[in-house]
Amino acid sequence: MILNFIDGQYREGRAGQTFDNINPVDGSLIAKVSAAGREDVDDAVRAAREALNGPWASLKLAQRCDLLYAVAAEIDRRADDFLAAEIADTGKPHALASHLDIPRGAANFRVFADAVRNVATEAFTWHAPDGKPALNYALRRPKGVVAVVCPWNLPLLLMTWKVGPALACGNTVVVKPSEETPATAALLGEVMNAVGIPKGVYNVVHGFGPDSAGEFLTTHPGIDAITFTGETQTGAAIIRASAGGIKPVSMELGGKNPAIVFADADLGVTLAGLTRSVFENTGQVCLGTERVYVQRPVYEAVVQRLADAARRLQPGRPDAPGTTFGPLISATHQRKVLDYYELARQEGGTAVVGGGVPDMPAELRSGFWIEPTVWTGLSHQSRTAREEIFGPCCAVIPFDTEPEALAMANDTAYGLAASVYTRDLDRAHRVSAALRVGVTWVNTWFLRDLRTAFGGSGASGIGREGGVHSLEFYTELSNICIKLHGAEA
Ligand code: NAD
Ligand code: 6OD
Repeated sequence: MILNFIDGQYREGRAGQTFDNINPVDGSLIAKVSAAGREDVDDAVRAAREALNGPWASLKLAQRCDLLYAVAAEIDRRADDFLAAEIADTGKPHALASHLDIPRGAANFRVFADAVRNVATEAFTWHAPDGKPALNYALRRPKGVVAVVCPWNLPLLLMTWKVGPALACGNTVVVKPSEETPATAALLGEVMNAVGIPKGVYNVVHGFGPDSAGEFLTTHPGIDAITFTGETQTGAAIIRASAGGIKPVSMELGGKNPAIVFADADLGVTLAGLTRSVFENTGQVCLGTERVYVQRPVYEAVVQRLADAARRLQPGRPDAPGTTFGPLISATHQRKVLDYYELARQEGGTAVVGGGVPDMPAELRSGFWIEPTVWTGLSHQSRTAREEIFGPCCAVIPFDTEPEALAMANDTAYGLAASVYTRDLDRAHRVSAALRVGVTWVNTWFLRDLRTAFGGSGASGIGREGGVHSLEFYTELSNICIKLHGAEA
């Protein structure tokens, strides 16, 4: 049984309710998960408050940062346990989880421990009207008890992306991992205890969204801020439900991200980038590309080479040699993606590759498999090319001029990420500056320096995290003004 982690202890929910944790590779039951009810969420928030005002507050900054480094080292030491848990929950290939998810789980603690140690706050000296000087300086205080609500696509990576800076800034947290992927959040409790993080600093409550742990947590009067990653509609529901409490919110939401390929691009670099941005993690990455605009002279070449790359992907068990492609997370998500595959047909799209469910060996047929898919013939106005699918698929659409490509790329309510492929440096700057997104990659994709601003525009989010931006969200600035009466003007 996967348990809640409250006040340093693993606990069953008081109501004794459980739900199933399913392996997406073959549909088998991994474990039962203990659901947290309102009383359990109350307990977690109370524990977080007591730790905030007690043992966590009494640590010096350097001691807190040393503890976060110890958390990172312990994640590294137990990388095999985290890998096993993450892979069982998500079905993602071992190679991907071991290169991306688990190392980032550790890095997120180190980077933000470094950030709080090294980033200064503002200070001003000034002369008052009487000629005496005044010194203004800002202190950063923790926001308090932070609710962290996470999705299932990169579970440890995205959870620690918020827990790392929140703890570095002196907050305590109550985490609600996705109901699909509860394991690594629970396992992190063992790490916290092992390295001596005071009890109550890190808490985990399991469950669903509405009328479950997600809603109980985000509407709880005892939390001071909400940081959320997930679908845009869920973000909107959380903002509505929590509005009465006037909580600061950080929202990392959905996207329908474009890639623009100019005729002068290095096609080797372009295809390497597109293959990852369309298909990596079975297309379940918020930054993934689902619209590819290609300048006409290289259109056919890009379509064929992307389709070839899709054909080379090898679905299979996560640890089988050669596996490069996992299943979707759930039967529900598989149904949603397959409905879009059908819609694409109805909207006049041609699947150059894919378009259905692959023929898997008998023992994997109950898993949530999907074919990587590349469409041509879809209009930029089609729903397939406008709505977030969150699957391994893209519409490839030709263009002639730079303004035409930009107009299509920006014609969306979302604004999370974009990629631009060109060898022309002037064009790279010009196009990047004109794209209404939070993150643009040029001749690459998902290359992350964790000191940089990360977040979405429009329906893709509110706020920025990363480096100093995370410190802005996870702390409250307090200005102190000292009049120096004895000093000379
Ligand atoms: P989701 O919105 O369905 O669920 C996210 C979390 O919210 C889960 O833990 C869920 O239980 C909880 N939840 C659901 N309803 C809730 C409610 N009413 N109140 C409180 N909590 C609630 O998202 P998902 O399906 O888990 O993840 C996929 C989505 O996440 C995609 O839209 C993707 O683009 C987005 N995403 C965005 C980013 C980013 O950085 N912008 C990163 C990863 C994923
Ligand atoms: O790399 C990150 O910090 C980050 N937040 C990635 C988000 C990926 C979305 O699926």
